[in-house]
Amino acid sequence: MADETHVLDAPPEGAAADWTIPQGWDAYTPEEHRVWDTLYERQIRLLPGRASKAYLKGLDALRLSESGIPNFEELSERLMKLTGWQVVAVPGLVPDDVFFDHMANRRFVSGNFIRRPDQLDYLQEPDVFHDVFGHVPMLADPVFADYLEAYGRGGLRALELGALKQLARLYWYTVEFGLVEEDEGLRIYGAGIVSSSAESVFALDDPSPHRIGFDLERVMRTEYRIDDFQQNYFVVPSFDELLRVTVETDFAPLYERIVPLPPLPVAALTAEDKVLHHGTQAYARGKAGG
Ligand code: HBI
Ligand code: FE
Repeated sequence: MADETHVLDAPPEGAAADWTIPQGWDAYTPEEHRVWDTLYERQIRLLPGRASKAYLKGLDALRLSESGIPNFEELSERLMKLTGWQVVAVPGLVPDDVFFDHMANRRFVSGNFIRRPDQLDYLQEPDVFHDVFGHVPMLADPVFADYLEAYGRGGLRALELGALKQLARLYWYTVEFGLVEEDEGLRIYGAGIVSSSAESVFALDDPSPHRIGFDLERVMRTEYRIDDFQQNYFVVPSFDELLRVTVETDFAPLYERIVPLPPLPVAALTAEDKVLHHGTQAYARGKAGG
């Protein structure tokens, strides 16, 4: 997800008009591959029993257990066969219209750089571990793959209707930090959680954050923080339901109604909320357990 300060305003040297660049897989150093392996091994110990079935199935189907930073060409070949998506390399955050256009055409943009060994726990910009390990396995799920394409098309429309902030919140509370209900309990599908060892625990186990039943309008009105654990998570009953709501909603009147309304602050609760867990809000910046 972007925080706009880093978005360049023109394709950098060597990038195509659509901002894609060669991944440069051969140029990765053994140390960079080792960073991927370190992050992968840490997450794969945590995720069974925490990540959604769809995520774990995608991780397996795309053979992301193989060592080292994946080669986007090989990864895209497998992914195309499953859901028609491919992974393309970009130099970093790209302008919203470029981002949405790729998504509307089933191209997932991924940074090709990887964080340094001293940045294992957090970095602002989405690197290849966040983008590929975090986002790509869900693209192997046909229903979620349809949702993300619909999101991309919706993004282009939201730009025209001046409702980008509302749409970015939908992305944030589903694609980045979404939870889903499964028979055994709540599970993670959001890339921002699944690629973070601390938040993979916090999001499900910590008593602090609210866990609220997903409601499209509610989510589109809710602010979010980009630099710390979430204080509220939204839970979809299924990806079918998430797709159905997104495809069936006429966004123009929805935007007309909610764009003029004040946003709902992080951690607020409303009378209409289906509160699955009323958080203690005990977590303060940097004090999370684990
Ligand atoms: N660019 N590479 C990249 N990755 C993102 O996640 C991204 C982006 N540009 C815009 C963006 N995200 C968000 O601002 C949109 O979802 C609104
Ligand atoms: Fe992301």
